[in-house]
Amino acid sequence: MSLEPESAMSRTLYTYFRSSAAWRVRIALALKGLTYEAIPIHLLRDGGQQQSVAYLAVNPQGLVPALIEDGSTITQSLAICEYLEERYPSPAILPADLLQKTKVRSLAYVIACDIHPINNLRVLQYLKGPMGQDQQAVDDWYRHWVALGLQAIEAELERDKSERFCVGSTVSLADICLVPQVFNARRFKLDLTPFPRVVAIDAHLNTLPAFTYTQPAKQADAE
Ligand SMILES: N[C@@H](CCC(=O)N[C@@H](CS)C(=O)NCC(=O)O)C(=O)O
Repeated sequence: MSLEPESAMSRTLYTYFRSSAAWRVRIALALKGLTYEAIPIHLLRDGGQQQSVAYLAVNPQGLVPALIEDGSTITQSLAICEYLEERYPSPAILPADLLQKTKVRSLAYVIACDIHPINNLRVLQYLKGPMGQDQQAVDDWYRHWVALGLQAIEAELERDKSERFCVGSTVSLADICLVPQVFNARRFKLDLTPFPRVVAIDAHLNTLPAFTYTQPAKQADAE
């Protein structure tokens, strides 16, 4: 374990204000009180700066976020969050209890593994470009997969009667994934009426500084 004080470490986050995956990491960093230098990667400008030679050297996947801490590069938002959790355990974003922790991961994965990847910018661009779909079809695609995922999450939240947090009584990785996804659902005008627990938990989380300060509109690269 490093004995170096946190303030002496260097930490850089490659981010894009609208990226929900980058927002997850911004929330985790904020919750843990960790400062960083933000380097914006504009996903649309210059044909997508994530495809620049310079950025591909950081993340060969050409996706944000990427975190560099003390010279080590970490990609994939959930891997970054888990890294932060292990290195800076307090406050925890994963419960100590094994089943609760697994539940948090299950909900987080519904969003990060099942909803988000098929609604990512490059997927939507592929639908519109090579697949020849119009904007209406692309938006319908987006809303369809988000609704399906939120339906499952709502059922899980209903089963546990969750009201303020997805799991238990503190912020977890599941909440960190939920808020950016709900934000994007609203951006794409998905009707959230069928998901009252999702809406209630999102509303509560959006009163907490770690969620509000990290919103897309509050980022230096926001347009
Ligand atoms: N599974 C990755 C997904 C990262 C990802 O898809 N990021 C999006 C922004 S939310 C991106 O960089 N998209 C660029 C593109 O599609 O070209 C993670 O969780 O970090």
